[in-house]
Amino acid sequence: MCGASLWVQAAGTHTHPDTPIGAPGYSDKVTRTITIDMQDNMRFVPATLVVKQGETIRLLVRNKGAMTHELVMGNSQDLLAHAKAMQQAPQMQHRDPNSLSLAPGRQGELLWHFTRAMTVDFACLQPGHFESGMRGKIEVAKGHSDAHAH
Ligand SMILES: [Cu+2]
Repeated sequence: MCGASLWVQAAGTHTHPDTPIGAPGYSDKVTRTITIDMQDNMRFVPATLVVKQGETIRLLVRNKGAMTHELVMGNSQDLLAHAKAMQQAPQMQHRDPNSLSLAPGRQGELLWHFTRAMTVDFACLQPGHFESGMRGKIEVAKGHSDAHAH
């Protein structure tokens, strides 16, 4: 676990976790799968995704390189602070629902419910990777929000 957690306590009777960038998704709510490759040239391919507010996306993340990479979603300030913290603690593991760390050749998936119209940033926080440009963004276009009354 790391200190820069996104999780905020839900107010009132609301029990599912919500964060400034959305919420963990449920597999039966997935609307689309998007594949993202991670490469040793410090790039995500594609580096820009466009989704609609309310969509639950299965991000299929594939590490095509020979080194460990990870994908951490957040806002840009959090990711920057977090990248700096990683310089101090390079072995820090990320196991939150908004992040995935993959050994070379592995793949995994993140299910995420994009509840807010905004730009969600993502980055690889392995030491030096963020600084080398290993980042991307998810543009969440305003759409019909789902049944939840927030
Ligand atoms: Cu990386």
